[in-house]
Amino acid sequence: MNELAQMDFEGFKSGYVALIGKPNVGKSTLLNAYLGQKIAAVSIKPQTTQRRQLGILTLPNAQVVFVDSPGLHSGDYKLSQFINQEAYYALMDADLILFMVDASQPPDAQDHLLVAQVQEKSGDTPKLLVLNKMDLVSPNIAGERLRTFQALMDFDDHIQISAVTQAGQGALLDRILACLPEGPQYFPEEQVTETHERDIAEALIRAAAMHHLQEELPWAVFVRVNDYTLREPGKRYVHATVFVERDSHKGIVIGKGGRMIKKISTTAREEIEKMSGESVFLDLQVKVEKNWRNNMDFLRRHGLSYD
Ligand SMILES: Nc1nc2c(ncn2[C@@H]2O[C@H](COP(=O)(O)OP(=O)(O)OP(=O)(O)O)[C@@H](O)[C@H]2O)c(=O)[nH]1
Ligand SMILES: [Mg+2]
Repeated sequence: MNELAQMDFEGFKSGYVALIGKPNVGKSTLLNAYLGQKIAAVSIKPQTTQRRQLGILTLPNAQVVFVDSPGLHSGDYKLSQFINQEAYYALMDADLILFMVDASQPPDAQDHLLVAQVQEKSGDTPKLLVLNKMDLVSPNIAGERLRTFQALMDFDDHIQISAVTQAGQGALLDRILACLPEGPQYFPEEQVTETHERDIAEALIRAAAMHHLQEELPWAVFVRVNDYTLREPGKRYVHATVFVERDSHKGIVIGKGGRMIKKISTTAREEIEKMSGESVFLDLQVKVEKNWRNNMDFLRRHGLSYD
């Protein structure tokens, strides 16, 4: 027995709950919904989340530490290795795994691949099947959908929710609490995440660019915040570089007469203002970094590699 197991927590429960699933199933949306604030970037396009992020929910008798992870996917880029590694770490540290799927689509090859990876890495950690986006599923196919997803793996339980309408969220929290072991309060109760505000801003700018850009471009964008300074109370100055992979991309991101970068900037500024509660002056600069997704030097420099 380890030291923690011998201690008496007087019924207080705590643990790490990994949000695992394909890109775009709604993991970050669910995290934000539980915390009642937007700490994780969300977008309509897959592969929005690039790094693990904690979302800490402290209740009177429990602390649930959600671990949002990038959607596991197959990709040829060196960047994909890092992204998948982030999801694996989330899996391996977990006390409970929420295997999240988009119930509005039947399982596909990517789901099968993901199941194999989860089975390989997660050992006997309890796994809950979370069917999200139930608001998009007509009642006459809901049962069939549930059966096909259940058949993917030996889950301990399942639940149907909508992270957008928040239906089923209370019931899911009850299941989570039932699965967690007794343990200490790991974080102070006012702390909702470990991620710095400046890094959240970075993810929000990237999500804004992903939102507005078309075709392959959303995934060729990387954002770095260079300056995140409070110039006077309630007024923040943010300077960020938007990296793209080719000269031709730079023109598209800036747009005719600067229209595209203006759109991205407006969306991003509004999101950062909501997150920080400050008024924000956002300065974006676009820079070409040739094939950065395969450039190990670039990836290392920006913390996107474990090598
Ligand atoms: N209709 C509906 N849309 C949802 C629901 N949950 C999430 N979405 C939408 O699905 C899209 C993807 O959501 P994200 O939360 O970014 O998905 P993710 O799983 O974090 O994606 P990655 O970070 O790319 O792995 C967004 O447009 C969300 O608004 C839901 O319950 N119903
Ligand atoms: Mg995400």
